[in-house]
Amino acid sequence: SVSAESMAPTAGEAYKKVVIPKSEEQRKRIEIAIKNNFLFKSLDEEQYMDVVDAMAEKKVMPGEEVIKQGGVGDFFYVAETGAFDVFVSRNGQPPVKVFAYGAGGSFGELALMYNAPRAATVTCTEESIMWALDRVTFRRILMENTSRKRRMYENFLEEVALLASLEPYERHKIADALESVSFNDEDIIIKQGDVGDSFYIIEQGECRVTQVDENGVEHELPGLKKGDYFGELALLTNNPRKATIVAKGKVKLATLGKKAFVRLLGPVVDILKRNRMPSNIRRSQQSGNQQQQVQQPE
Ligand code: 1OR
Repeated sequence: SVSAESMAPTAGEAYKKVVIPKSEEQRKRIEIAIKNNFLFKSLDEEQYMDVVDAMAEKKVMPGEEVIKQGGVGDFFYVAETGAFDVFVSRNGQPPVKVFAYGAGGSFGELALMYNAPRAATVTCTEESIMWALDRVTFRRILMENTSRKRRMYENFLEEVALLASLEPYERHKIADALESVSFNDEDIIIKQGDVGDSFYIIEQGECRVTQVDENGVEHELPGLKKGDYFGELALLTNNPRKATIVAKGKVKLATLGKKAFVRLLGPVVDILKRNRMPSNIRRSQQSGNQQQQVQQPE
């Protein structure tokens, strides 16, 4: 259920900044541990300093339970090194492993964001150095941005057919990583032959798709609309873009870079591959059908 506490701190509310003294070396290690973490991406300098100041170093050993399902949320954690398993027990059933984190992973945000009991048990599997951020600092600095993005993309991602098989929590993680980009009429979003490093989902508007064949003849392919995605093939195969995608009027896209794509869309890669068999294979499977069958062009 949704938080009873207000999502943002009350204006002028007094709080005491948490400052845990640290060496330069520790600060450097924190910097590396959070460098690729989306939750920390849009902090300004002061927010970044406050977060680093408030973090507490913690060493954990294999077998140790860092978070216990049903417990009270006190800290948010970033793993600098080590590994963790996540277990969920539903309806009194024995716990089932649902996820694993390695170095750079972060967890424990849900209970802090929603004032809810811990949703899962997180157990250390390899000796780890962790950084713990207290609840107040997490809520004051990291939460607003995170919850805004999750709210913003929640309904939209639920309607994207490709992502329907994911757990709600997996869609949250995708929301954390997505960024919105806008294009104007006739802007080229991806160009056939280019090297691709982003994946896109259409948030608003429509796109035109064209493809130049071996003879240099340009073909117009079926267009793309809200909820459709493109740009994944180059990320799955490392091949150049297979088509050109152009904005038809104003278009807003949610985009994911290559690293996040591979990490977060791992569970749907099989669906992506099935939808996007190379057209020559598709054509030979549909014997007698001479029509081009590219449905979701790269
Ligand atoms: P928390 O504060 O509830 C447990 O404490 C943490 O485990 C949780 O925040 C998340 O950061 C992390 N469902 C719920 N929490 C998860 C899950 C998860 N995976 C990691 N955490 N999954 C859904 C299981 C039905 C797994 C999705 C891949």
